[in-house]
Formats: sequence, C-alpha cells, structure tokens
Amino acid sequence: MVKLMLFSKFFAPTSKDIPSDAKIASHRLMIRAGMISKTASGIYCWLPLAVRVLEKIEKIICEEQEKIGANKVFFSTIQPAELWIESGRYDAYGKEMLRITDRKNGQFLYSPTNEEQATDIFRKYIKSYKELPTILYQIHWKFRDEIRPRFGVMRGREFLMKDGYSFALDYNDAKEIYKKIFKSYIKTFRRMGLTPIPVQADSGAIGGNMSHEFQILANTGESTLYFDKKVLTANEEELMTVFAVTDEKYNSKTSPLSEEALQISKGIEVGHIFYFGKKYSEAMNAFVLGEKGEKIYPEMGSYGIGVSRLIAAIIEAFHDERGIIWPEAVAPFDITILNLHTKNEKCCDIANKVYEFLSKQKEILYDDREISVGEKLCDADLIGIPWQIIIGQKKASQNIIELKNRSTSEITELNLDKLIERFSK
Ligand code: P5A
Repeated sequence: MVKLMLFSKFFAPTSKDIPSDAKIASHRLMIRAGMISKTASGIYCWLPLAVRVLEKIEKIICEEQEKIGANKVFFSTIQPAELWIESGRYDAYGKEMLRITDRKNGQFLYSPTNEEQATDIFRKYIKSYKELPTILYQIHWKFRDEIRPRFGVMRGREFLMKDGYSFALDYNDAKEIYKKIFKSYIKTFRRMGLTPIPVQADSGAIGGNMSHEFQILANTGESTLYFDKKVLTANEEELMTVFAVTDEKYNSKTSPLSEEALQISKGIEVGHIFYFGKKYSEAMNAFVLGEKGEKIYPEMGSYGIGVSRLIAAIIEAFHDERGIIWPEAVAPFDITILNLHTKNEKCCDIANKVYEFLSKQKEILYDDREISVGEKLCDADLIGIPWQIIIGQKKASQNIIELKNRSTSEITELNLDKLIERFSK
C-alpha cells in the first residue's frame, strides 16, 4: 500500500451534496467523502479511499483465516446452472439469482454464494480421508438481485463477501471447525475495533441446523437484538453460550434473562456462519475414501462476512455530525497532514519535514491542496483519518504544530521533535 499520498494527486472527490436516497449516516458520509459512486440501484464503484479501507479489512480477515489453516482461492464469479440444478437450489433461489445465457445458449449465473462450487472443487481433487479437514475461502464479489437494495453498500445487489467452506470427516470434527471459525470471527471483528454480538440464527436459503449471525450494534440496524449484557465483555469461548437472539426468536415468556441482564438494541448483520452436514456433499456426490475404502460424505459448513457492508457498519458505529471517525486498524491512512497555508514557506518546510520523517512508519495523506482553511479542516473531519497534523502560519512561525485526535477532538501543541517522537513509539 502506498504510504504517502499528496491529496492534490489523490482521487477523493469530496462533496457537500447529499443524494436524496441517502437515508442513513454511513451512506451520506461515504458519498460525501468521495468513497463510492452509484452505478445503478444497489451497484457501486469503489473509489480510492474506500479501496484502501477494503484492503485493510481484507488483510485482517486473511491473517485470521490463515491462523486457522484456511486456504485462499478465487472461485469464478460466473457458474454453470448445472451445479445448482445438482444441489437442488437452482429453482429454489428464485428471482434473487442473476441468470445469464451465453452465445451458445448455455445457462449460467453470477454467484450469489458458492457452496456448490466449493463442493465441486472438493469432489474433483480431494479423494482421501487423510486430506480432511479442509477449509477453502475467498474474498470475492457476489450478486443478489435484492428486492429492496438500500442504505448504499449496506444492502447492495453487488457486494463483496468473504465466504469460506469447510469439509470434515464426521460431526465432531465439523463442530470443532465451526467453533474454531466462530472464535476466529470474534477476533477478526474485534481487531477492526468492533464489538461483535453472535446471535443464534436461522439458516434460511443456505440450509442446515446450526447457525450464528454476527451483529454490530447501531441504531440504524435492520435487526432487533435481545441479549445478555455479558455479551459485551465475554471472551470468545463464553460467547458461544451467552444468550443473544433476534426478535424473530425472542419470547419474553421463555427468556432466561432477568430484566437487569437483558439489553435490547438494533444491530447490523456483518457475518453469518452455518453448519449443514451432508446437504451438499450427498446431493452432489462429493466423497472421500476412508481407511477401509468406504465412501465418506464430508460434513460441511459455510461462513460469511459482509466485507463491503462492514465499511458501512463501521461508519454507523463510528461517526459524528462532522464525519467519519475511523478505528486505527481500518483507517485509510494513519495520519493526515493539513498544510493550511501552502504558499507560506515555513508551513511548507515544516509539512515536508513531518512527512519525510513520519512516512517511514505511517501511512500519510498530505493535504497540499490550494483550498480555503475552512474547507481543508472540514474535509479532514469528514474523511475521518485518526490523527490530523495541522500546520498554520501563526503557530508555524513559533515552530508549533498542532496534533488533533479525530475521535476526541483533543488538540496538543508540539514541536517537530516531539511530534516525531510521538509517532515513533
Ligand atoms: C455464508 C458464506 C452466505 O451467503 N454462504 C457463503 C453463506 N451467508 S449470508 O448470510 O447470506 O451472507 C453472508 C454475509 O454477507 C453479507 N450480505 C450482504 N452485504 C451487502 N449487501 C447484501 N445484499 C448482502 N447480503 C448478505 C452479510 O453481512 C451476511 O452476513
């Protein structure tokens, strides 16, 4: 990733205009910060600031997936209809599936999810029980022709998903993998600065009998959650058993929670995991040979993270009336340098020195644009980079630099040496 960027050369078309369909903060802020541009209903182009955040999120996901031994692949986005006819989902998936006919009249579809394809790869290449368990995952674009795409990238038609597929020898192994992935999802979301709430869920179109959704608290969330307050502080192991459900499953008469323990909040679903046994392996005749040459149909699960939705969810969780407040782990840059007077020699000299030193360790967006002081400060708050180094002519003449924390708005005055020392730790 490029560590130093001049804003004058960086494509981040910020704006004050808010499109009329932008009903929630994350949608308004992503448009205003120049992160996304609408192509069609529920379909967006991703601009450089958003791409940088996507890359940060992907890196965290991939690191945590590697720790649990998952193998990264890219399934093709276009799949032949036959795979879905084999699994029995081709008709069941209905209008949400984007169906494609090629020039030879072949029937294809744009992947809404990849259980069939993962099972197909498995049956082609994995032949022995010794090769299990296997976990394959990818981070790739999906298309679902949602009836009501809304809230920008929160519920899109084209969206980026991390999807993983596991194959295990028996039920016990499958359950162990499910638990391992459950815990690794908690770690993944926590590394992004989020507080994930795993709720016991229904498995819907994916099918199966064990399922959890991972929710992030936000007033604009589409789900209503009923949960034990312990969820907010529990460790990964405890989270598997702490009570948390959505309104569809909640029944006040059978709730195990006291009034003090119960919290009701809105949430955004950023992940969803499923165990579904032999549903696909049997339907698609995917098996390995056991020790005595017997056929074993693997026990499967699939595991999703809404990567593009996460950006919107993070913004819903971290923003104020002025703009986005990125958690450091996923911020597009670590620091922005605001040279308020680009024609003033002293300001330029200090700004150049600051970025020369700090770009060795940090990712920096240097705002060198010739625009008004007000616009520069507003854009910095809007874009939400965690640290702002503000260089104005009056303070600069006394060798003073201001360091502003975007989250607390606290401003500290420092000289160059102290500033460099502050970020060298
Ligand atoms: C799990 C991985 C699946 O598709 N198959 C492969 C399983 N699960 S899911 O719940 O349907 O989707 C996983 C996550 O993707 C996000 N998501 C969306 N994001 C943006 N726009 C959409 N229309 C959309 N649909 C699903 C969610 O975060 C979901 O948890």
